[in-house]
Amino acid sequence: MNTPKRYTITAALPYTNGPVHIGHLAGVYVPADIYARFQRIRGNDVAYICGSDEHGVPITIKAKKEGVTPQQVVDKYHAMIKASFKEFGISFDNYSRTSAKIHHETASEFFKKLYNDGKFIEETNQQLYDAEANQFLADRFVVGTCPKCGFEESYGDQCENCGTSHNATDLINPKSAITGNTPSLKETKHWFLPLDQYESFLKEWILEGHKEDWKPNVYGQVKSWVDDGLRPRAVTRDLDWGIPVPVEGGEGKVLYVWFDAPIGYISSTKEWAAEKGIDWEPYWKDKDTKLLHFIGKDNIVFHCIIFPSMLKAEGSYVLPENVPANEFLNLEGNKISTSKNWAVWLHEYLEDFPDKQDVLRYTLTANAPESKDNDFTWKDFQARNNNELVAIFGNFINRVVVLTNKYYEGQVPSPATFTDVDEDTLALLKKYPQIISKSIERYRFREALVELMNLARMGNKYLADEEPWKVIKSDPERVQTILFVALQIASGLAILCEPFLPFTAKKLNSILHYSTLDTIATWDEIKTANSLIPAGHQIGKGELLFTKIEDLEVQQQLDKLQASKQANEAANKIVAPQKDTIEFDDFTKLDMRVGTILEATKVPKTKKLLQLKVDVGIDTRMIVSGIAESFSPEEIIGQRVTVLCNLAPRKLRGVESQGMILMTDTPDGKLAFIEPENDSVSNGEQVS
Ligand code: B3M
Ligand code: ZN
Repeated sequence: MNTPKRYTITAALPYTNGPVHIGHLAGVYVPADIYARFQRIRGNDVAYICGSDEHGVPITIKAKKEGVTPQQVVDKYHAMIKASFKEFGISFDNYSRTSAKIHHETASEFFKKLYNDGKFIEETNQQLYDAEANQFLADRFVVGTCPKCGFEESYGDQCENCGTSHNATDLINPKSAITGNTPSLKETKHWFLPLDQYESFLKEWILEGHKEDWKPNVYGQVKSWVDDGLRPRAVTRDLDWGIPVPVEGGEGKVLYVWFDAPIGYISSTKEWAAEKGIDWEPYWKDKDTKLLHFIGKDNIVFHCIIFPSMLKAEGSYVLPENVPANEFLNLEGNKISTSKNWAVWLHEYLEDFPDKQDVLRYTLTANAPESKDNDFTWKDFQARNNNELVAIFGNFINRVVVLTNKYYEGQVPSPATFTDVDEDTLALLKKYPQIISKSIERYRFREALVELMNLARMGNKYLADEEPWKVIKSDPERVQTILFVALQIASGLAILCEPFLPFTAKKLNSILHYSTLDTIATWDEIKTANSLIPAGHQIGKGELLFTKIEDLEVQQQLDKLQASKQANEAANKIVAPQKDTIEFDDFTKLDMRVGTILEATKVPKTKKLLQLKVDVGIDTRMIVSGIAESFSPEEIIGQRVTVLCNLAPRKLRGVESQGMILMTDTPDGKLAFIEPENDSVSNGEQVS
């Protein structure tokens, strides 16, 4: 075993303005968790750090929308998010929150240190201001056209389309997100971090120093920003929700959320260390510590340029060794959106699949948006579960456990003579820790997972080729060897799957009765151990590791998404503005009556038109109506309707229409009749 290394692994602090969804898990928390678990298993000293990001405009906006205080918003979502992470086995060593006292203190101290060391520029200049809301507009309080890519809904501090970070005054056509007004300019004082002064440091450290080992998407983004030239960035804001600016002249101002949030990693580490009674500083200041930031691609600028410049300015911290940022995960072909409710929320997933945390972890890792945006589909989720976890991994384990119980009452048999195939199989098993490690060390979690499954495939194939269920009749001694070998593979899987599938690992350990073993091989010892599970060891009874997901369950999820899409469209539907005013006399000219459809047929060679015979009380007349895409002729016989009777007759496709049926739209794009609520209203009754 090598000497243990110290790892400080951070995962982006989620904004507490909503629950967490699969995009969060796939992009940040699962890969970081795999990495953290992997380093722990290998005996390294790991601090896996996270917490809730509770400041910033999104939270204020959410509070305004819901008519509650920002504190109520963060309390609600902090609890929810923390619970979701725990339920999915995200093994943070500490999950803190930026409203915690320790964080306010740490961030204030950090700011003061830079202030006292003269690292900020203090500048009074014009900022966007919404007079009606009595509010300076920064960050998400202002929306406008991105000066770089032309996207029309860029925020004040960052464009979600091209990822550029800018100052609010750079936006073209800015509009207040609070009132919709065009903002005016108003003078205010702020403190700026002169990023331009850190250009050469960033060039040397990242562009020259990390060309080879940082992901191309991360390196490329950094390069383009540095090449474009960096400018001073305001690190304070005129807001009332956040950490008060702790220096003279800072009254009524708070730290910019992106100044305080990354410091949250430090305060969360401090909180953890204090609880454990250890020193936090080595985790951030010892040059041998490996600091890693797991984030999504929209956070690259903050973790690769702004935060490192802050750390550099402070002077006593280490810099990240790597920032393995992921791209985005889409859902069923569309961008995941909290506001549009186009998401799979973790807490809702668990309601529907209460024991399938690992299936989601597996699917999200297998489809991780590591080098490009990727798509999550429920069909793929089902296929990954049924064809891979159930059919390969689960099936192999089940066969081994059932046969061991059947032939040997659950005792690992003693092997007789190893054939070449056995030797090769055991030799290959020994190679897997190294193969999987290599991929994880390079942040290639998809590749690592494929290798893990290859080991399960190898086990399956070994059993299928050796056919112990047949050989048992002719050569029972041979079966002892086969099952011994197969049990070694099962044990290897139990150890190697833990970073990816922690719930499965636990189940598998209990099936194999791992806790009663004298020594359990570590990840690295698989390479050299004579056996991972010795002859004579008693294992438990079978228990299915994975169960099939039926079409119906997938369909329910698809229906749920569809319903949420429709509800969202309906909620956001722009209601047509009111038409010009008319006089009462104009209205009384309309002869509208209740009627009943007596007959309906399609107008030949048209898609939309139905020809209807309608009893309108005064007579029975023919009306042509464009409703064929919403109704079949049969289903509307007897339908009560409202008819505009004195509309001048006109010919539609050769058929004369004597009136018009009044209709309205439904959210799913269909038409609906306007009918009297009371059945006893007779035909011919006027609408007034
Ligand atoms: N809360 C942004 C986000 O959720 C932000 C990350 C902070 S990490 C210090 O995308
Ligand atoms: Zn842009």
